[in-house]
Amino acid sequence: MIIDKKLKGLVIKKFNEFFLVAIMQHENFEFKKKFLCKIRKSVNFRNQFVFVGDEVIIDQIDLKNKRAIIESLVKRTNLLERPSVANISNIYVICSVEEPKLNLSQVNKFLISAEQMGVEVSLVLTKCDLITEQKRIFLIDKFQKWGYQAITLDLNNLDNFKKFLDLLKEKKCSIFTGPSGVGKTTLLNRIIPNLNNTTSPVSSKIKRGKNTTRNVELFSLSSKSFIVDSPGFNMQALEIGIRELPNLYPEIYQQVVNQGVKCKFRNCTHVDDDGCNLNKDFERYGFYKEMIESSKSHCCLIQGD
Ligand SMILES: Nc1nc2c(ncn2[C@@H]2O[C@H](COP(=O)(O)OP(=O)(O)O)[C@@H](O)[C@H]2O)c(=O)[nH]1
Ligand SMILES: [Mg+2]
Ligand SMILES: [Zn+2]
Repeated sequence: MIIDKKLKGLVIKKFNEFFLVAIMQHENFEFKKKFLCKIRKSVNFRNQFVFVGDEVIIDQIDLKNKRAIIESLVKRTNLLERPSVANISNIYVICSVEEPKLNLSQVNKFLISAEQMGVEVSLVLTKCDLITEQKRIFLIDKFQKWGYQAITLDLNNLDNFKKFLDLLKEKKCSIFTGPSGVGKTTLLNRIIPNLNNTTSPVSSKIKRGKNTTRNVELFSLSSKSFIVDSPGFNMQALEIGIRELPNLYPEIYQQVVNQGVKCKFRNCTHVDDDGCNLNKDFERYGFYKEMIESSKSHCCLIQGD
């Protein structure tokens, strides 16, 4: 019953020393073919960890009992911490427009730490039922200037939700992140049937402790797409090097990359540098400057959940 063939698979779940691996063929995932695997005890695997989202090569495939051995790990493109997930392709920063109120400085921090992962970053504004159409358009326009095409959602608008879902189905591996109480779990419960994570009104958030760590799992949205079934909690400390910061602001890197803006010095921080040619007339410049200043001295922590 053990086939004489090695296959590439994707780790979709991890529990203790076991991994649930779905077979990948031609970059598509055959989620129906899942194998319970353990890691081969070998020198190659010494000190190596395998995470959900990792691509692996499996061997000793037992079709009848759906068991196999993970033989090796394919090089990963990135690794997110808390929850630990490898090979994320898209981060969705979720923020509500009200309850809790939109906090621009917080939105900025979430966007920047998401950008730091080097993946495609998108902004989703929830609870748009709580604002006027005029305000919604105003916010879309604001974030357009920040370099983001904001996706606006509200619980009552099914059309917008369906459009968002179609978008997610185009992306390889998405994860949500954002502050507490914005509706991340509500959204995940809608996207993933039977997930039934608990949601709670904003007021009870403070009393409630932090989510106890639960094992993350990948949920398949289409044959080439999946989503992490719980939000990224802490997008780690914003410990960003001064050199890296300009690359995390679309308003800056678009000037440099697309418009060919050149400053006198290649490592210009675009603050008070001699011969700086950057157009600083954009809303987030103040946040940028603050981040440059603080990364010179210390790093700041941001809280998600
Ligand atoms: N008015 C309104 N409330 C929402 C919407 N989406 C979620 N909520 C509520 O916001 C609260 C927090 O939602 P939850 O999903 O637990 O947020 P999380 O902390 O980001 O996971 C819940 O009481 C939800 O019912 C929405 O589109 N409109
Ligand atoms: Mg939640
Ligand atoms: Zn400059």
